[in-house]
Amino acid sequence: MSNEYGADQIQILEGLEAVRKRPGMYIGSTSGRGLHHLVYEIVDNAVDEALAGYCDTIQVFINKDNSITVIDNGRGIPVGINHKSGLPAVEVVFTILHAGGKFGGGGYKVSGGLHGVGASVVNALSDWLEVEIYQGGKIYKQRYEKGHVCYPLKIDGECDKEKTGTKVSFKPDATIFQETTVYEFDVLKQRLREMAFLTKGLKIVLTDLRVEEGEEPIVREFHYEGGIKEFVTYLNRSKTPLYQDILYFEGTKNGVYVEVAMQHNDSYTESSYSFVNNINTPEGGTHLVGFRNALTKTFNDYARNNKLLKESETNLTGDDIREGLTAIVSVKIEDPQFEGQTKQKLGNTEARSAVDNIVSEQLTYFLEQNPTVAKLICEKSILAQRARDAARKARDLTRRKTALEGMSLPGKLADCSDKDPANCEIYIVEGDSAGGSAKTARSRATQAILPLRGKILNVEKARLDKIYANAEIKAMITAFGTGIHEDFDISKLRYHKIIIMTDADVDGAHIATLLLTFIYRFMPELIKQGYVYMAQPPLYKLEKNKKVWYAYSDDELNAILAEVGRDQNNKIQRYKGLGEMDPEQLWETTMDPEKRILLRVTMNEEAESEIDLTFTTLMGDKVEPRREFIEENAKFVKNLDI
Ligand code: 1YM
Repeated sequence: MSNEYGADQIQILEGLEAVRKRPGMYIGSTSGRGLHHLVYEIVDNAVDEALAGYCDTIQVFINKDNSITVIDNGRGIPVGINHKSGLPAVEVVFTILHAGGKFGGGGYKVSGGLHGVGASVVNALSDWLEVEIYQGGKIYKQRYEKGHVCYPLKIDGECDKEKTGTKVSFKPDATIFQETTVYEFDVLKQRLREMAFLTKGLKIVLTDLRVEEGEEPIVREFHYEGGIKEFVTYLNRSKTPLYQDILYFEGTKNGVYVEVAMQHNDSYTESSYSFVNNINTPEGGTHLVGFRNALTKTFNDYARNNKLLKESETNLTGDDIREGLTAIVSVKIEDPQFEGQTKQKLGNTEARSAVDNIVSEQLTYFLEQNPTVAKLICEKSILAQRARDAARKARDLTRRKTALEGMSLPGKLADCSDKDPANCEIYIVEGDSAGGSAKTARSRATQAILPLRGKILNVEKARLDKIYANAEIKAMITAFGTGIHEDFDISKLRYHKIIIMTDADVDGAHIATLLLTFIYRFMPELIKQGYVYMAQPPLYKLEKNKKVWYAYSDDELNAILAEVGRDQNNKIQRYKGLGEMDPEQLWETTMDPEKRILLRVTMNEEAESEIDLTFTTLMGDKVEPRREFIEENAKFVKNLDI
């Protein structure tokens, strides 16, 4: 360790100590999410270098010990002395809080992680961090431990004169990231893919080195010359496009660089994603408002001028035009202002008019040049308008009914007696017969049962009027109590656990998918706030010498058999469905809060466009040994294709 830095250095270390004391303030949280943020912070600096035009390849490695290495082929972080601090610029970047930003001058920093605090925060929260810079035929190197400089920047060998770039390796500090220090390949993969889409031409390669001895590393490469146009194609990959073109608008106005790509598909849901400086803005903001204004105005003008909409007919609404639309709205702006509760909503007013102007002008031109596409979109919007009118009437009717009759709960619901939602659970059960068993088995005070008959409606493939008319969906909406869409109110939720219980077979998995799709589309907050679970019924029952075991997978059955011995005294029953269990068995294996296994449904909000629903295990104390294979099992439902 060097102690030659004097007063400046003391100041610096205090800065980073602040980060270690309150990591959440700088990276949002110290959960798995924060852990992954560290990678994005470092990658962001490399992406900035790409946006400045000096770098075209970024490599990210997950090393065997869950440390991370990021390499770019940009100019390399400057190694010259920074006059203000008397330190090499690279040391300032890694040891001074809030360094980065508008630093070396020239160009503006456009990407930037959660709070744009960058490399020094990663350094502060790492057990160790090493940076290598390739410049002028030399390799410069410096190492830090928990943010402290280990030695002054040194020259550590030579490299090809032509080679330039930066390599950063770090290992997150396990005393800070107490929940987990294990990186998830899929989480990094999704965000890095998104970054590659948003930066056309940039190649990002992700490599997972945590494989068995002798096995090949897992490598994914993301490189899109078409940028967000290819992003739209990717998002529509499992849908049927309404027309072949991807509409693409681009330009700069009021200092805002605007890029929009869009295409309609034959579904009824909108999938628009907005970004500011490559960061997702799930709550939208001025850029999205500008985009929507432009769409609504331009399509209504076009439809009127071309007599697709009669004078007597009302204007198309934004929702009508955006039915089945997949769109990416990406702006780059020098000084983004974020507002709203989670600071994820863009506030800059110049972004609204920039997006509005650019989209209006270029979309008007496109529609004039492509009358066939224009007509297809207008016709779909007009159909949407009619369906929406019908849906509104149906909904008004139910609203009026509710007002008249009070909130009448669905007849099939066996409600619980406790009225405190925090204590209450509702089991959504596949089939009337399993529903019957569950009603007998349940703990009446806190467990409600709602049986559903057969396959529920696929909300991806139905218009609103049909959805509102569906009995199973109506039953769920009234039972949950929250309402949907603009009426949604989480404080009215009647159960803090919504548990989906389906057979452990392909049909059951399909029904679970349909239910999750409905919840995700109509009440996403329930998933975001962790209220939705999957029950885990067993696959086998083993009886031997009056003792009973339940196995939740083939592997577990084998493990139990290995323990108790394979002989003729074993009585094995394979459950084909929930209906085969008597109420007692159902209670014991799947519903008893002391013993059951529940998987909580979560989503990777970092890469919202992937809608990745995953499941995390929650269970009673007595089932500890089951953890491993249940997590194995959970993988098959990991990437629900919804
Ligand atoms: C693997 C991480 O950090 N690359 C990187 C960072 C910088 C530069 C190039 C860079 C920027 C500028 C000039 C400039 C940074 N430099 C600074 C600072 N990869 C990674 N590649 N020359 C090189 O912005 O003018 C901060 S980041 F402040 F030192 F200039």
